[in-house]
Amino acid sequence: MAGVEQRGAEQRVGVCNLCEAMCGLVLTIEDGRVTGARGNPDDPLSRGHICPKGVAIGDVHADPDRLRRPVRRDRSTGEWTEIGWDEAFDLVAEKVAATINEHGDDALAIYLGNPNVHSLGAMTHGVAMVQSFRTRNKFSATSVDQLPHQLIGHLLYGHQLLLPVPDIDRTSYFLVFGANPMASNGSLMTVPDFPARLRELDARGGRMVVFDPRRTETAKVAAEHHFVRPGTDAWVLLAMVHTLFAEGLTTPPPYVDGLDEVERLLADFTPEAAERASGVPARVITQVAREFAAADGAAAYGRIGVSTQEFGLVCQWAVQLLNLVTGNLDRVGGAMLTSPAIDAIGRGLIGRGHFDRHRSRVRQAPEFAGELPVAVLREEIETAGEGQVRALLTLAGNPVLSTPDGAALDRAIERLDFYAAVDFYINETTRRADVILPPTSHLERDHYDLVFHLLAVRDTARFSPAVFPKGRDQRHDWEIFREITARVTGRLRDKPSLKRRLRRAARLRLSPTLLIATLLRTGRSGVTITDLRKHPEGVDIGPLRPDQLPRRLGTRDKRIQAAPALVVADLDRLRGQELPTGDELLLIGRRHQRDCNSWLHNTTRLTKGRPRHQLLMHPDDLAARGLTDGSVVKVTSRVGTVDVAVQATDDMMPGVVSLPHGYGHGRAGARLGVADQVAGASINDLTDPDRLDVSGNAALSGVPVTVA
Ligand SMILES: Nc1nc2c(c(=O)[nH]1)N[C@H]1C(S)=C(S)[C@@H](COP(=O)(O)OP(=O)(O)OC[C@H]3O[C@@H](n4cnc5c(=O)[nH]c(N)nc54)[C@H](O)[C@@H]3O)O[C@H]1N2
Ligand SMILES: Nc1nc2c(c(=O)[nH]1)N[C@H]1C(S)=C(S)[C@@H](COP(=O)(O)OP(=O)(O)OC[C@H]3O[C@@H](n4cnc5c(=O)[nH]c(N)nc54)[C@H](O)[C@@H]3O)O[C@H]1N2
Ligand code: SF4
Ligand SMILES: [Mo]
Repeated sequence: MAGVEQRGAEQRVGVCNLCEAMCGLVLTIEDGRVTGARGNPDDPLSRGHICPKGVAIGDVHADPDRLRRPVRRDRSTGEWTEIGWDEAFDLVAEKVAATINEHGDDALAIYLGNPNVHSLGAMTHGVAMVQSFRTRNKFSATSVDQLPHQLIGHLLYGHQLLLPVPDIDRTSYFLVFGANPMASNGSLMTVPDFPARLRELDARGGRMVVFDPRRTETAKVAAEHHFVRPGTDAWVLLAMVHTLFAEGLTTPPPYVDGLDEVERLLADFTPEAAERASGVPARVITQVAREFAAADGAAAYGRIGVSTQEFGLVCQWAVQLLNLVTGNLDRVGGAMLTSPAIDAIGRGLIGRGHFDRHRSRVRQAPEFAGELPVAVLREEIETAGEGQVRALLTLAGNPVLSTPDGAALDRAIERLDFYAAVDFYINETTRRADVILPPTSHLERDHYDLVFHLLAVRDTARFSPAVFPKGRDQRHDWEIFREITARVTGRLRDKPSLKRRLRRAARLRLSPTLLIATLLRTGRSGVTITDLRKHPEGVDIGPLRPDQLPRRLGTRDKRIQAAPALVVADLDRLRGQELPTGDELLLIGRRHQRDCNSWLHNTTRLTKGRPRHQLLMHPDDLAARGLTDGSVVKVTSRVGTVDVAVQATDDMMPGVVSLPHGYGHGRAGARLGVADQVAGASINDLTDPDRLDVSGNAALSGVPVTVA
């Protein structure tokens, strides 16, 4: 279908990589613009699915506000001027190298934002650039997102990305905690076309059961939905595992150790105790556990709502235990491993991960896989002493809107000696940069998904060549990363050894597309880049394959240790969990199908219609405070206050309020073209950097607030 002319307009097969669903698209191109986008029915994974963001993918490419060339900010006047690439690279290299030469490696901090995982060039060359810096102050969106998943993958299965995926196309019982795939299109479960897959689940007599403090879009189409008090899921999940043991419903595989210990540890996590903590009736917990064990293929899944909370690691442990002790791990219809054409895990492209090899300087927070929790970034900038952060590099990120107490982080960033960003927008964070280097847009670069094929509900492979040629005088992200690495290294006083420099140069020399071709050729899948070029709609490898364990475990003895010490130690903290009292409400987040984290709020197509950033609140909670629907209220937490309109809805569990993240565009200086009516308030002006899970993940959910 690629390149077929139709009445002057050209049809091109493309891909949307705005979210993890990675839908295949058919784009209509006229005069260098996208004038139409629809889902590609021939794509073996997305099967024609598209959401409103995919329809709007051309808007970013066409946006006059999108940066095409580097810009430099004058600190005294605040004015931006376009500069040449050579000047921009030299400026970054000089300042970064000077910072390291003068103050040491740790004086440079790096934040990698979410869109990096959606860019091939960022995964190949961006990661290599970051590794070339020896700073301990490496941060990413991981620690406001899926760190508990990666840590539990590392602890149980011996690899941070060996994460079982629900076999949604064949399961008969899909148990969901804290995820809203009807809005998010799935996460750590690449599941384009979720609505159709759910209808198929229903049609074969299966059930989806959802636990969420809000009656979400997903809850509304589930067979059952139960409210759960934010931050207390660990009790519910553990009580389910407790029930399985108590009622003799466990059928674990032979390669698991430590289940006796687990049974003993969970003796006091009874359904009754869970009811007291969570508000979920004990009989519901028992019933769900029994149905889960009885189902012919069941998969438990927990996402953002149970990761970004105070007991994220325990929650993710319990989710894995449910699958494991019922024999649903690595089984058709259960939670399964993928077999992608490029096995980034098996081939060692992504390391196993490690925990607590070093700690942050100020708060002593543990690293994971070489990264520190982003919640500590502000104090590392503000606290004087050796190792203080003085320069910052953000790559596709907006931590002022995306990380806890963003307002305080914003003030800290303003004080840095130097800040450079790789981004194509002046957003609420990059507005503080000294220089911004904008990469090509999504439609101007080749794409192969190194990450999300690893997490997809079906094994497929797809290479999507760039739809548009690279714009005049533009750079791909990987070219930017390669250039920065080379120019910084050349200016360092303590240069890495010649051997290391040569190895790095070799790694950065090849384009991402050539790397993909090589990885395919040398892999075992039999799929080549030529096949993929011939079939831009994608090549089907097949449904997920069972019985891959224990072979694929990354643990030394090829066994699973079910009771990792770190989790066991955290159970006592859970036993002492404080529950909200009196006037307090618990704040949670939400996602809307038309939102994309902190950006895309400047496209009219995605923002027209009624505002959707209000604080959602139960009518009884409004009445109890004498507030009326639609009024502007003050929401206050330990760290801040925001003013926002409130909307009454009995979709909220009483005692819980919800704000979406990624809003709060009212801050001066960002060049986003965001209309006032979508500006909204930032939930992360309320979230608290002191609330962390034991993994280091920020507890963004369940924040105590008052509303007046
Ligand atoms: N309270 C609360 N906070 C949250 C969350 C929550 O649920 N609640 N969710 C968290 C999660 S899961 C995540 S992943 C983070 C996301 O937050 P961030 O990591 O900050 O990422 P984004 O907001 O997606 O994107 C930031 C920037 O990337 C730029 N960008 C887009 N594509 C590209 C590209 O290809 N290359 C480059 N160089 N730049 C690009 C955009 O212009 C945008 O300015 O937010 C987290 N914050
Ligand atoms: N449209 C859209 N899609 C996206 C994104 C986006 O911004 N917009 N972001 C992408 C990214 S980066 C990610 S990581 C994924 C996330 O994918 P999901 O995890 O599916 O994201 P959410 O829609 O935030 O769903 C989290 C759910 O957890 C619930 N929740 C909050 N606190 C608790 C709690 O304590 N317990 C329980 N049980 N539930 C709780 C919330 O009510 C919410 O329904 O989405 C991706 N897809
Ligand atoms: S669900 Fe929407 S945003 Fe996500 S990949 Fe598909 S079209 Fe793009
Ligand atoms: Mo995320």
